[in-house]
Amino acid sequence: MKNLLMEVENEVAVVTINRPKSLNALNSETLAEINELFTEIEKRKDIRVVILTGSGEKSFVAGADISEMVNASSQEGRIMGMLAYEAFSKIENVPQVVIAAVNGFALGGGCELAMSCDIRVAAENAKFGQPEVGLGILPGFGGTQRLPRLVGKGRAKELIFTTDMIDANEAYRIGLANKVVKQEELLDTCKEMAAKMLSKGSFAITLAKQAINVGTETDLASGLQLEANLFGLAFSTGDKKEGMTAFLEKRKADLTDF
Ligand code: DAK
Repeated sequence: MKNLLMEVENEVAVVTINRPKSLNALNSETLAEINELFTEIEKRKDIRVVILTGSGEKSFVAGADISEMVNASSQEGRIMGMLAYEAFSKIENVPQVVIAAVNGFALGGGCELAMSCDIRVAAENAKFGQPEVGLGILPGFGGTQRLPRLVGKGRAKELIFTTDMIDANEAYRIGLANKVVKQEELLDTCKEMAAKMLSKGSFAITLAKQAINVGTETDLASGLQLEANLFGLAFSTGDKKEGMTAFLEKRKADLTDF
């Protein structure tokens, strides 16, 4: 792939958006590649956690590629929007956990990309923002939907209407970032988090991810019903047998289902 790198080690894939000259801005080609790569990842049993980051030390993703959008027609804009919708939904719904390692600017489409991941770990130099209304457009890669769900309507409206950029600590304070760490510790922190997850039941984590993603978009009764059904499904697994038996035998569980 031209704009993405992937390294897989110990069941953890590090995917890097690699367009450093434009601070990893997302053009149509990169969006299509993200969709393609995550379509492959969702089928791979040797990948249980994905860490998504940007190349260099300055930027995660500085937004959609403005040089591509500047002369785009409404029809081309819609196609780009659909590409991002598909790619970001794919990231949100793969069975693996996806951690965004936010290593600098996460602006516009970059902030929206980070929000489609399950967890965001921010380096101290990270900056989050939705500058779109300053460009005469609105956030269109999920920002008007995912940001209020993460930080609440009032804060999302303030960020989107003012285009204010916030630093990593403020992102942490409002719940946009899960953690803030030194830049040089960013990938290791994400890998440590991944290692904790790898020692747990991966299929159980996938079911929990689905219950949270679907359940938070529906009414409580339907969400609880879904949870009960997925809970029942977990009882059919070898991991449930092994996890509970290991507890009773006072030994470490060896959980392998995925
Ligand atoms: N697109 C293209 N190139 C970009 C870019 C971007 N978003 N951001 C940075 N670059 C390029 C710069 O043009 C520059 O290129 P050269 O001049 O060297 O050729 C290079 O990256 C380095 O950037 P700077 O020289 O500007 O670096 P600074 O440190 O001075 O500033 C900055 C860093 C991140 C503050 C600044 O570059 C900046 O403000 N960038 C733009 C940030 C931004 O506005 N991002 C939001 C883009 S809008 C859609 C739905 C949604 C969207 C699009 C379509 N549809 C439904 C169709 C989403 C839109 C967005 O994300």
